[in-house]
Amino acid sequence: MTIALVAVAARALFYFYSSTPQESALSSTQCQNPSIRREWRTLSTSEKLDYLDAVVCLTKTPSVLGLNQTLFDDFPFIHTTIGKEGKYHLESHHSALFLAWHRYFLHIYEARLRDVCHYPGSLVFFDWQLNIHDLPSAPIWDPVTGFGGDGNITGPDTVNVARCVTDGPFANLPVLYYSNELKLHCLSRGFQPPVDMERYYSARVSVEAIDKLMATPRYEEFNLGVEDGPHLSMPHAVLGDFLVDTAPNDPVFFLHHAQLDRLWWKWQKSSPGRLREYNGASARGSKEPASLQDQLKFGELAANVAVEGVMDTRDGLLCYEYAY
Ligand SMILES: [Cu+2]
Repeated sequence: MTIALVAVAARALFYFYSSTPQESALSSTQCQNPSIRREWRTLSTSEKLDYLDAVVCLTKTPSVLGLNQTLFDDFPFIHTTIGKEGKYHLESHHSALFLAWHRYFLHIYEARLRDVCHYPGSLVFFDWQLNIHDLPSAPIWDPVTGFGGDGNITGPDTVNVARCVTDGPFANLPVLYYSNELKLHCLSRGFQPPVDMERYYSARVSVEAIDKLMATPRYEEFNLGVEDGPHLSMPHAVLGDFLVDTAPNDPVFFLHHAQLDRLWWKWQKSSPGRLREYNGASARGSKEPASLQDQLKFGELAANVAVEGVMDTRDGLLCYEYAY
């Protein structure tokens, strides 16, 4: 009798614990159908328009930070305040955190597109290697099925030798921040002339440069190599808002960073053990070694998460893959 009772109680306990929310959230069986992030040009016209409409919707949705701005503005604001010496002090760049922090930042953005703006798809990436020598003719700049192109060549300079974008769904979009300043201006781009495109963009995304990066054996060097290499390519080619710490003002930022995240995803898959490999400095200028328990901080945009939760795109807090 007693034994039977103990057995029943043990079984009840087993069912209780095996269905606690923490446990199920960490279980890989929760990600049976990962969403697939595709390259921009493989989307159909209506899929492209869905994405663009959802981003436009962010520009019309109030801030979740309690600030007098839009949800669209919240992203450059958090990126620059976390990324620089501000309220949250140097969290997102120049340390082991770089790839991990941006991975979750993209996830928050994708979640907002879906939850707030009813976007039915996944985040999208721009594969620079399909336009190594002709970035200005890439389909992402299309005035109808893209994000608009270069700043108006005949218009006045706005920020950083760039001019207002005057075509596409973000034409003359008012953006609030520029680097560390509150500075209302129009979304601006200033494509480099071809000779400088080669130097600042093509060299950083060339087949040789990316192959070399992908062959880097340790996370620490890979992460810093991504940050100092291809990460700088588009900002230095497009200029304007993309060049400074408020780069998420340019919606193309998220396609660029998805491509950087994709490189990490590919690197992780290329050798066993890399899914848990995380090393380097725990934060910018810190002597502490990085740990999977380090926290990723997003201010009031989202709750902090441990690095561990973003290591595997098919486990923990995430459930996606890249199409290739
Ligand atoms: Cu960044």
